[in-house]
Amino acid sequence: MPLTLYYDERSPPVRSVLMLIKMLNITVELKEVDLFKREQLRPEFLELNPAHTVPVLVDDDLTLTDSHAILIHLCEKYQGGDLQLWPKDDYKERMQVLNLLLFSCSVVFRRDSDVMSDIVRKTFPKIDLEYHQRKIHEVYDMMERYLGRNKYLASDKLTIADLSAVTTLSTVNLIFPIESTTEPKWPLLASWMQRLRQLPEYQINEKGLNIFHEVLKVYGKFDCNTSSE
Ligand SMILES: N[C@@H](CCC(=O)N[C@@H](CS)C(=O)NCC(=O)O)C(=O)O
Repeated sequence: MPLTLYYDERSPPVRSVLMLIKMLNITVELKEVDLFKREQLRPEFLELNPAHTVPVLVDDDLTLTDSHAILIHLCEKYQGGDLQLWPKDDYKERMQVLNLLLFSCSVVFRRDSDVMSDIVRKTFPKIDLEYHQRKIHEVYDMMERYLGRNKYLASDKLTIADLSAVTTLSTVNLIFPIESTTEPKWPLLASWMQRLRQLPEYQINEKGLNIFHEVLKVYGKFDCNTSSE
């Protein structure tokens, strides 16, 4: 039975899963769910995922409706050899990765989602930019602290916590730039982003991000020249 992924590449959690699929070199059948056409609300998709979000992975008789669960499942089942994206053999390291995956989900993605849905709903000129900037800059501060401990978010090795966070971070970076031309405020975060950008799989993120950027311009009346820096 082939794996099936329901996706919209404009979504950061989807892009994290697509990056991992490429890293693990597994074959997945892709089925597009266009969020801007509200296809996630179709009865057959609601049957699959009552929370009407993408990504959704169907692997035989297992259906997973959250990107973090999907990332873990794909590693549990398909990560082989030297890869340590999900440290299967070390309980403590695994829990550290899980901890940062949940941080990515409950803090980073939540705040990204708050600002992005506000922009799409109200348009960029009408959002409370100061409020959202404060909430996102707090996230940058938190990540800078985590990165003061290790080279990557959960440890000194690249893990699925990094794949989960980088797609969301690169999305909010469109509005609230991490790298500045003046004194860098988050140097560790900026160099972490740079390291992630060097991965061949990062191109997958870049592609979806560019499409999402166009959406922000059209639906959200977002012009880069009006971003916070
Ligand atoms: N925690 C979920 C969040 C997924 C999520 O919120 N996806 C958004 C796109 S970024 C979505 O599908 N929204 C459509 C909707 O809520 O109707 C995950 O990581 O998979």
